[in-house]
Formats: sequence, structure tokens, C-alpha cells
Amino acid sequence: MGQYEHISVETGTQPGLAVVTIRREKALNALNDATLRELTRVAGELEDDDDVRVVAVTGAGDKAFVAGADIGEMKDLGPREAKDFAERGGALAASIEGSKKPYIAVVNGFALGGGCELALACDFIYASGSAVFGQPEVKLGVIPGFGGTQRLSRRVGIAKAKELVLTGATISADEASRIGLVDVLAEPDALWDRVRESAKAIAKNGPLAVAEAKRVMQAGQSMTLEHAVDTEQRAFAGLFATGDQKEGMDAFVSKRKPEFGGR
Ligand code: DAK
Repeated sequence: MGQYEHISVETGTQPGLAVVTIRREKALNALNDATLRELTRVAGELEDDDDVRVVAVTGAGDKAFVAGADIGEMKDLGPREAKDFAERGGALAASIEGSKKPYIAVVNGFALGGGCELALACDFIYASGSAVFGQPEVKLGVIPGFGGTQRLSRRVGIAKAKELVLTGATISADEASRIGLVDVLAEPDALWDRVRESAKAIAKNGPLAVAEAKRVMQAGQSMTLEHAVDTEQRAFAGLFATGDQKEGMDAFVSKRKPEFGGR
């Protein structure tokens, strides 16, 4: 892995699991431009590492996941620079959504603005009871710029999303879980156990199958049902050209554990 100033990456805690930690604790892990660039770079590096099967993204300390884009850095941007910044955030979200690997946002405190949006770009949001979610951008005279207006609506429904975005209100982890924003709500001590369990379960499966399932489900979000089902069928058929399909089915009939090669 490359050298990073604002994030750290650990791959040694559990086979198949990479943990990316945003380390700007004094600014509640707010995303400045340099951090966005590092996150995009690490996503590319992890994508190329076949040993990494699941990526967990979290914030350092117990107060914040990410308290938003860095307001101090953003405040003097002109429209052109704001567009560049938005594109950088958009590219990061696209690289997470377009990744072959599932991403889990592990939310341990404030997930506000760009922090909530970063979590929304991940495949799953696991949160401790102390997590707080919100899109308070309207309080700053702007709107979510990192895909939040769209991803939040798709996740919790447009009415709930409008309520959050237009009021700028924050909600507790319990409420976020109730409306479907949080997938797994756990006691702080148990949160990482849940992440590791899920990572272990995913890492046992065929890597190509996991990647294809994610790709097809993600792509289907912006397709008609007919087109989406067609896309699924093509992906299903394509997997029959892989060693993983042969291995998975042979292992089943031979009553042994599969050893997937990702080929
Ligand atoms: N940016 C920069 N610094 C931040 C920050 C942020 N978003 N949030 C907190 N900090 C800093 C504080 O300034 C403070 O620094 P010092 O004064 O100690 O130097 C330190 O973190 C601790 O914060 P507080 O003293 O405020 O701590 P409290 O416990 O009192 O309050 C809080 C915690 C989270 C309620 C409060 O800090 C707060 O309201 N923070 C701002 C939350 C917020 O409004 N977030 C949304 C930011 S706007 C885009 C992508 C994304 C976005 C926009 C565009 N493109 C790609 C274009 C998204 C926009 C946003 O996220």
C-alpha cells in the first residue's frame, strides 16, 4: 500500500478484510480535498489486490465517522472549484459503488453531510448506538454535493429523504435503523464483531460471483425491471464460463468446501 497522511489502511487483522480509517480526529474526520484524493487512491489500490475481499471504512476515535466535507476548506471555493470538489467526491463514490468488493461503512459517531454521503455510497452501513446521521448542508446555504440527495432518497424513500435534507435535522442511530438507513445496529463493543462476521461470510464465497451480484444489483437501480433482469441473466450465464462456477458446484456434489480462485 502507498503512503497516506490522512488515512490508514490495515489488511492484517483478518484474511480478506481491509480496514480504511479516516484520521483527522481533531476536525471530526472532516473530508478535505487531500483526504478525498487519498480515499480515491486507496480504493484503486485495494481494487487491484485480489487478497482483499471486503473493505470497511471508518473514522478515527469514538466521536465521529466523518462530520462532513471540510467547511473551512470549502467556504472560499468559487463555483468552478466547487464543481471540481464535487467531481472528486463523485469519483470516490463511483469507485466504491463500481468496486468488485463490498464496502461496509462502520459508523461510530457523527456521519453528517459528506460523511453521511460517504456511508451511503458503501454497500452496507453498520452503526453503533452512538451514531448520528444527517444532511445539514442547507444550514450552510448549500445542498448535499456528494450524491446524497439521490442515494438517500433511493435508500429511505423520497419523503423521508426530503425531510432530512430540507430540515437539516440529525437523527439517532435508532431512528436511522428504523427508516432503513442503517443495516446493522450494534452495541459499540459488538460492532466490529458484526463487521468481521460479515466479511468472513463474504470472503468464503466466489469472488467473481460476489462482484457480479454487486454489479448487477447496482446497475439495475437505474434500469427498467425488464432490462435489469436481462442484465442479471447475462451475468448468470457468464459465470458458467468461470472456474469458480465449476469449483463451487463440484465442491457441493463432492461434499467438500470450495476453493475459489477468482478465475
Ligand atoms: N469541517 C471542518 N471542521 C469541522 C467539521 C467540518 N465539517 N465538523 C467539525 N469540525 C471541527 C470543528 O471546527 C472543531 O475544530 P476546532 O474548533 O477544535 O479547531 C472540531 O472539529 C470539533 O468540533 P466541535 O467543537 O464543533 O464539536 P461539537 O461536539 O461541539 O459539535 C458537530 C460536533 C458535529 C455537531 C459540529 O462540529 C458540527 O456541526 N459540525 C459541522 C457538521 C456539518 O455541518 N457537516 C456538513 C458539512 S457540509 C461535496 C461533497 C460533500 C459536500 C459538499 C460538497 N462536493 C463533493 C462538492 C458536503 C458538504 C458537507 O458535508
